[in-house]
Amino acid sequence: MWMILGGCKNDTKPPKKDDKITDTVLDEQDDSSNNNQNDENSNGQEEAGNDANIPVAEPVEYAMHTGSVEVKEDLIYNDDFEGDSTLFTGRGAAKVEIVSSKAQAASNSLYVSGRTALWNGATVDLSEELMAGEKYVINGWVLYEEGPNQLQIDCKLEKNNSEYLSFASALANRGEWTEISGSIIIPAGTSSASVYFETGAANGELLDFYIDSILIGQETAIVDRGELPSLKEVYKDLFSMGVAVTASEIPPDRQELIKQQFNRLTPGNELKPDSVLDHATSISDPKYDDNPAISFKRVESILEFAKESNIPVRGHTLVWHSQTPRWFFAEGYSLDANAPLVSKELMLKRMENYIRQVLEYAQTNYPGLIYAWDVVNEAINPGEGDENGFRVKESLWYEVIGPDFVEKAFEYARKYADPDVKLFYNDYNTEEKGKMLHIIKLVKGLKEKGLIDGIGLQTHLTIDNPSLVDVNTSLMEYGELGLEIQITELDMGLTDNSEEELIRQAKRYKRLFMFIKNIHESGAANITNVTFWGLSDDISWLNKPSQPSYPLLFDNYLLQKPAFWGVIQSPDIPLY
Ligand SMILES: [Ca+2]
Repeated sequence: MWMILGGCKNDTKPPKKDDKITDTVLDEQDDSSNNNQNDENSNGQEEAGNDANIPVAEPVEYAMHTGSVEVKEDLIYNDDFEGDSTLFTGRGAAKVEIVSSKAQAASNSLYVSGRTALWNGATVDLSEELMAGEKYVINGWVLYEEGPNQLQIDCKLEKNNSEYLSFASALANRGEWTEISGSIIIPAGTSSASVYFETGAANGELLDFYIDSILIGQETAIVDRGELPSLKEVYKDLFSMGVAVTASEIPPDRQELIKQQFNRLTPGNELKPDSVLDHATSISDPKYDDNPAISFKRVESILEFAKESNIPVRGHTLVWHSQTPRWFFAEGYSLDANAPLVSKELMLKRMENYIRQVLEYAQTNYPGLIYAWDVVNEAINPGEGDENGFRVKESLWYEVIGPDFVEKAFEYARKYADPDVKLFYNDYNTEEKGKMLHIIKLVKGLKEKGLIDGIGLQTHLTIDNPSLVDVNTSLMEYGELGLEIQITELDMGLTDNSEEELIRQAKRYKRLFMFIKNIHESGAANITNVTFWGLSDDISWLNKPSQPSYPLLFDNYLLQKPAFWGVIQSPDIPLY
């Protein structure tokens, strides 16, 4: 824990806390029309001068406080393999046996052999012990003796015999016991759960391995954040505040914090093509050949939560080169890596029908909920041979359709989207000058044809790069296009969580939000939303077992970090 800098809990003057969204927030236009007292250009002067009863917002200064956490761990399963039997069994063809030839502790360990497929390994059914919405931690040891110098060994959770989630991972050195540890939040809807160990192939060979000293505990954190200002309230007159979540990241304690702090939501993975496309059904009947089958099972829990909480959603994303399976572009939806790709004509039909079905699903089942779509994600990557800077390598969209796939995607999205649904082009490294020129050219063309409403700037920063001057300049350049600007995937990679570094991160966040606020208020860019790519450090895409990262505003226990107070513009966080 870091020390409390300046002030304490009692110094905080939080704004009125009201978690209920009373505006019709499902319609962005209602947001602004209901808040016309905040429109300083038209009304502010008059109201402040003539009506003493209208509350005038006082500048509120927030003192930083860190809150506290009490962490409890209850052991739910352990095995040191010193007894006569174990609850672990072989997964697939693999065999497990207690052996005395190797041990991380005491005399024995569990030997896993006879694997004939990657997913074979050692598994234990913990359906009775693991409860949905709860957090579990695992600690154990792994060993392998043959093959490459290093090997990644994974521990995963099999949910409902159909989904496979990462629990822990270790990079082991051959012949050395290596500690493996990690944590997982059990997703809602989990009815059966097994914990298993497996490893990839080395030079095509499936290796034997050992495990020992396995401890699995349920972690309960009693968190007291104290009174927190709300990000969405602090910035309500400027732009909405969003957060990306995945389906496994919305247990009750997270839902409460999300509702308190944010008024927009982005599904982190569940609306990407690899989550939505349904291969089994698509190959079941030739009628699907130009009209791929889709399924919304994976996104439903997020959309239900958003609907119940009255939080509008950013749809991410319809057309992207990544997280889109190759079979979508292949003849007969073949899974064969060498299967021929379809014609441009057929792929355009697949694209149109995919976009149509996704939009129709959202608009029929959740009318008004998804207020914006990233229609195309990351199509520009200059230097790959296309004169207009399009991504050429590893883009099957480009390979099959050519550069006009972007405009086609927007055409189809416009054709099927409800009139108030906003269409965005989204990309990363948007402050790089060369890339920016290509994006601006692309977006200008789309704007002239009435096909686009906004630009999404991902804004994945590190603690040092890019310079905020470049971010600032690019916001103004994009702002000149007269489209909505949204910062769609904000985080700030930080690999050292010392108090000093956490404060440095808070300062950079404070400067960034000062810039964003100033640009918006000056009218140089119509910034309508800022979305953080994750709620807390533990679930960030940047946080890896081999290299932890601390990029967000809340820590592993959902306690506010100095970064939170930087975004809030607390005077306890200096600008430099
Ligand atoms: Ca042992």
